[in-house]
Amino acid sequence: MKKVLSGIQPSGQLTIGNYIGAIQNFVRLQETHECYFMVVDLHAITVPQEPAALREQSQSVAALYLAAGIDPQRAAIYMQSHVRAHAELGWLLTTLTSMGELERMTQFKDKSAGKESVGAGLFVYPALMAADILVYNADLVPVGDDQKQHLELTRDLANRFNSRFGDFFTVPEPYIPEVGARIMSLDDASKKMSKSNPNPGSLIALLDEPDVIRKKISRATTDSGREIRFDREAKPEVSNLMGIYSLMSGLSLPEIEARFEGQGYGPFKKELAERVVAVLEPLQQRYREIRSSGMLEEVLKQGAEKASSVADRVVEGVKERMGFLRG
Ligand code: AQP
Repeated sequence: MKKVLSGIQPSGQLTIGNYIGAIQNFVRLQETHECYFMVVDLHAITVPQEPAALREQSQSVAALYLAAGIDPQRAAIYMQSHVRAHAELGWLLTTLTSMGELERMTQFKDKSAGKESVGAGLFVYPALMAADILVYNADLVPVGDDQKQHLELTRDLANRFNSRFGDFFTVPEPYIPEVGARIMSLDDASKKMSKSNPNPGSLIALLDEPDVIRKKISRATTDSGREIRFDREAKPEVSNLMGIYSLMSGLSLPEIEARFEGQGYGPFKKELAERVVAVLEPLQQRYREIRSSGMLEEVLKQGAEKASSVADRVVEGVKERMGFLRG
């Protein structure tokens, strides 16, 4: 069975973008692959996190994995920081990474732009991401467009290690999901919907109350026209909302256009809100049950044990090849 590795940062409340672009694919992949799904807390601290919020968001992401249908009997669900091999291999790989490679990373450029002080962790983070993947010798990594460059670096590092120290790492392939549309911000369709966006009106959180969802959708930016038509160039905001409608309802874009022909944005937004609520309400119900059941701790413990048993052996192999003494 091929191995798949992925994770989400507990850097805010998860959005419907994270759900559609990541979690729904995780649920599908567990049927056919050996899966490792982490909550990447070590990545989240590359930008400042308030400790109490980090603790709460970490539990929230793990509980949402379960609520969305990831089965801990099939896939390992765990905190990245509970598997020490990630940080250890991260350091070892950092020493094989050049400054020039890291300087070329567009995500670093984006995330550091305009900031007075940028943590070194944000800069070296792609080496830790490479470690996350290589520490399981993962075959496939589900990645969005924005992560492709980091995966390319991971492949380079695997090849570099293999040619310097002998064949060892699997060189991972990107997994481009069949469904995985990019959901854009509700207030600015040129930016992706992001959980760390400080404007709550820009995103729909998976745990937003139904009335909050209705309000946010009714206030979502549109254009001055009234036609429900999919055209990313000419009508980016309406096209984004149509994409969400389609993914939440299973209706195709032409079906949505036909359904709302001549109706204007009001009725469309109202129905969209109800579609989103209908998908999120049962998820939220399961989430609340999971949080109050106290099962999370045990799931995370078992997940970390399963992951560590694979990852520790890989790190031992790496250290041996690099010339470290056995401890
Ligand atoms: N808007 C989106 N549309 C589709 N997929 C998305 N993902 C994120 N936003 C969208 C996917 O969700 C996963 C989460 O990855 P992450 O938490 O490591 O960080 P991210 O991609 O940077 O996500 P956010 O929500 O934008 O977080 P912040 O604001 O903290 O940077 C990935 O699989 C991503 O493709």
